[in-house]
This record gives sequence, structure tokens and C-alpha cells, in this order.
Amino acid sequence: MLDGCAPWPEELARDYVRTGCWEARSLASLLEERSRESPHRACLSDRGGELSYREVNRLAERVALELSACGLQARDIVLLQLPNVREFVVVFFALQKIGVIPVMCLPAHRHSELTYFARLTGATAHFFAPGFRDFDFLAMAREVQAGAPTLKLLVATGHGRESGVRYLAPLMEQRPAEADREALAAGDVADPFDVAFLLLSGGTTGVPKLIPRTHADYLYNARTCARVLGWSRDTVFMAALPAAHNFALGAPGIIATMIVGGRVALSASTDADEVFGVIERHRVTVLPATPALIIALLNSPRRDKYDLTSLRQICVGGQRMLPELFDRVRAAFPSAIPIHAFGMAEGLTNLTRPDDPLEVQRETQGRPVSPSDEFRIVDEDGADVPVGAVGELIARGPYTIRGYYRAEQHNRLAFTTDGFFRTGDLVRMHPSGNLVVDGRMKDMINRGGEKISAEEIENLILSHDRVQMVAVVAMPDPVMGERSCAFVVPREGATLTLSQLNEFLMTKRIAKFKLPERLELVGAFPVTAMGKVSKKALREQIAATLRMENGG
Ligand code: J2J
Repeated sequence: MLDGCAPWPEELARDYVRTGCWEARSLASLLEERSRESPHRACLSDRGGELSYREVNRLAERVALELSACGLQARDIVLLQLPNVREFVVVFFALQKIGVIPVMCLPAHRHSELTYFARLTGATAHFFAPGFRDFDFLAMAREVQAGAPTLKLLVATGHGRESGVRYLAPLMEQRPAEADREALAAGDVADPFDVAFLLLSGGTTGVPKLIPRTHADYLYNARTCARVLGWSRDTVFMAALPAAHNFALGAPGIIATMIVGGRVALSASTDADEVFGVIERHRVTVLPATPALIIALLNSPRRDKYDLTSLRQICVGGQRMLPELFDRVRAAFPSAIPIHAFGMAEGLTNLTRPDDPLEVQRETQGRPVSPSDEFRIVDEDGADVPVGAVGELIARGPYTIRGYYRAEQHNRLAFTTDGFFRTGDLVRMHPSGNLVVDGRMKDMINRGGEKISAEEIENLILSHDRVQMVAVVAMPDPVMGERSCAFVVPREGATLTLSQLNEFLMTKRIAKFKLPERLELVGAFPVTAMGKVSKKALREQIAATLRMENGG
């Protein structure tokens, strides 16, 4: 396995192969097979129009050959930072064809995160969309490159003339020689049981962790999701959430759609009008969404202007969908079943099933998609809690990782000695056998499905010269579920405003969604019996303040 990754124990790996979970098949071969079997079926659409499976495969071949010619080689690691446009899928598969491993960055990531990923992995290339959302990605890419000299190649979407940058549009127009194409298809360099790409963790520690996913494990994960949701060639999956995120990529996601030969509709925007327009135009059947996105769609006065009756499943995940929201979704989209998706980039995917009794669909966050998934609900000592009691969910199985990339020390905390991943989620078993998410132990803020590591932001705030102590906690929010609030004990005689704090944080060049949205200056922190800062007390304090401000 790729250096710095923890493999599954050999015997278990053999078992996963014997029982058919893991197939000796690469991601590249998935697209090639589809392209051979159903060349003219629609595969992908974005604002630029629709592409068939064969067209996507052809484009991926062209880009793969050009990238090889630029010096990219099997097992190189690269930063893939593209929005939901066709190039995302084309480049992803181009990289797979030549065995290159992308780090699945989000468009929201900035210098700080990208430099860290590049240095940790020794990444050799950075793929980006120069003007996406009016941000100068090219300037950022150059700066990141200056701080991470392994980044030899910058690749941008579109056309352009900037020196030292390769542009994808002309690459995608190349007509490679037939012999080169055949050689590429015949010479699948990827080992199906090795790493195909690196996902990013929601992050509970100072820096985001990288999650190595193999071809075999990911294809199994995606295939199983598609099976339990009853997807078929008629499935039209919409990706409005970032395609690089596990939820939209494969669990269930784009890869799961391609496995069943369905169609993917990409939307680079989560604006309600845009989302409705894509659903209507492409007769979308499956919409994955966070509760925050669903609330925005429900609240849009323009919903009635569109024909949304093609929708069959609305998968809601990233954060808990409360039963009341479930009811609203059902009422607003009567043709669709709301599905709870409780997943994680580290692996384990839980889904409610379309044929679960209504009450189970409404109140639970689903159950693991594979019979080979093992999970336990444990107390602080690692002992199983009584059935129905709340405990931490720990999991292992054919698509749950055994360790983060190059994070040996952290892995000792994040995994049990017998290989279970500690999810940090507090759950209980519902009488139906499904899981209910009840809270979490991990120190993060879940802002509308986007995860913010409290520790990462606290470390940055601590470097401000007016700050003596800081604790970042979640505050409740009706739309985002949570937003982050920074409690600060200022240095003697100093003051600080939220905008001053955020101006300072922006100089650290981090993703914007990580900025605190409220600052509370206090004289001291409440402490636990152990003398530790009590984040629980701080969360309660800010929740009470908000209730008061909102009139009780
Ligand atoms: C409560 N908490 C949830 C849910 C995720 C599908 C859907 C989501 C993700 C994802 C994903 C939750 N109710 N329905 O990868 O394939 C919180 C938990 C979990 C963490 C993982 C997928 N769905 N969560 O959100 O890696 O705390 O994956 O451990 O971003 O999100 O976050 P992430």
C-alpha cells in the first residue's frame, strides 16, 4: 500500500476478496467499461451541456496522455481543487488512468490548507479553476507553489496564456493517436487494492487529516450504497454539494451513479434557483443535500415555479435531519422519499432504506450499508453500552480505513488496537436496529455539514497578541445547525472585536467557512471538576444568550 497508509490485515483482506466485497477492478476500468458497454448513454451534464460515457472517457484519455507527457507518473500525488464542472470528472478519471493519486481538496481551501497538503504528500501538481467565485486561484496556486517546491505543474481549467500554467481546454481538444489511446487502456497501472485518492477528514485535530481510499474499497462502498437505494440506469444524480466531498463523490455519489450506468448532473452553485433549474432540466431523481441546503430550498419562494416531480430520493446528511425537517421535506417534495445519510469520509456509510417503516425513516439516521460492516456502541472504557443507551460509535469493515495518511501518532488515538475507527459520534440503537445520532464527543463545529476543527482555529487565535486564552465552540443556528463562536479571555487591558479577529484570521489564509461568527469576551473560563476548560458550559452559555437575544 502507498507509503504512510495502514493496510487491512492480510487475512481479512483475503476474506473481503473471497466474499466478493473487493473486486480486482480499478476506478479507471469503471469508466472504460461503461464507455464500451453504453457509449452513447448520457453520463454527465454541467452548464456547458451533456456528455456521453464515451465522450467523458475520450476526454479523460486525452487529458491522461497529456499529463503523462508533462511528466506525471503513477503514484504521484496531486492537489485536485475543482468545482462541480465537467473538468472535475474528466481530470479525476484522467488521473486514475495513469495511476496518479489526487488529494480531494475543496474549492473553499486556501493557502494554509493547500500548502499543508502539498508538503505532507509531496504533491507534484495543482489543478484549479482560475476565476471560480471571483477568487484568484491562480495567484494562490503560485504562492502555494512557492512554499511547496514539489509542485512542478499548475493546471487550470479553460484557456489562457499565463506562463508556467497548462490549460485544460486545449488539452481536452487534442486528438491523440489511436495507438496511444489503446496503450493507455491496455496498460491500467493501478493496483485495485491500493490507494486511488485521498479524501479530507472533517477534522477534529489541529490540521485536517488525509484519508486514503483504495479502488476496491471505494467501489464497494459506492456499489453497496447504490444497491440499498435501489438505483438503476434511470438514476439521475445531482451534485450541488462539492463533488470532492465523500457524500457527493461516492457514498452514495457520482461513482455510485456511474456504477449503475446512471447520469450525473453537476451544479457549481447551491443557489436555490440554480438547483431547481437543474432538477427540472435534467429530470433529476436523486438530490443529496445537507440540512442547511434543504432548508434554503424549502424557504425559497421560487420553488413552485419549477417542475420538481422527477425527484425520487432526497438524501440528507452531513448533519442530523430532525424529524420535523423530514416532515417538511416530504410535504414539499411529495414525489420523493427523504433518506438519512449518516456517513463519513473515513468509511462507514449509514442510510435509511426506502422500504423502512415511515417512523424509522423519520427518526433514525439509518444503518450500515454492508453486512460486512462491523460496529459497536461503546462507553468511555470501550465496553458495549446496554442496547438503547448512548455511546460512541466505532466501526471497521471492508471500506472503513485502518489509519489516516502519515499520521501514526494520531492513529493511535483515532483507532482501537483491534482496528475500529473511533467516529467520535454519540449514537444509540433504535428498536428497529437502525442508529440514531445523539451528539458527538469530537471537538468540532458542524456548520451546515462543513466541519471546523476547534483546535485548528484556537491555535490560530492564540497567536493574536491581544488574546490570553481562547475556546471555540458551536452555537445553535436554525439554518446551519451550528455556527462557531469564539470565547476569548483578552490580555490585561486589551479589547478585541469580531471583525478585528477575523481580519487577523484572514491573514492566516484559511478557508473562510472556518471564521468564527461571534466573539464573546470573558474574564475567565468555566472549568470542569478536572480543571479543564468546560466547553459544555460555554456551549450552554452561548445558547442561553442567543435564546435571550431572540426573545426567549
Ligand atoms: C448526524 N451527523 C452526521 C447525519 C454526517 C454521507 C453523508 C455525510 C457524510 C459526511 C459522508 C450525519 N447525522 N446524517 O461522508 O458519505 C457527521 C458525523 C460524522 C461526520 C462525517 C457521506 N452525517 N454526520 O458528512 O466526513 O459527525 O462526511 O462523523 O464530512 O459528519 O463528516 P464527513
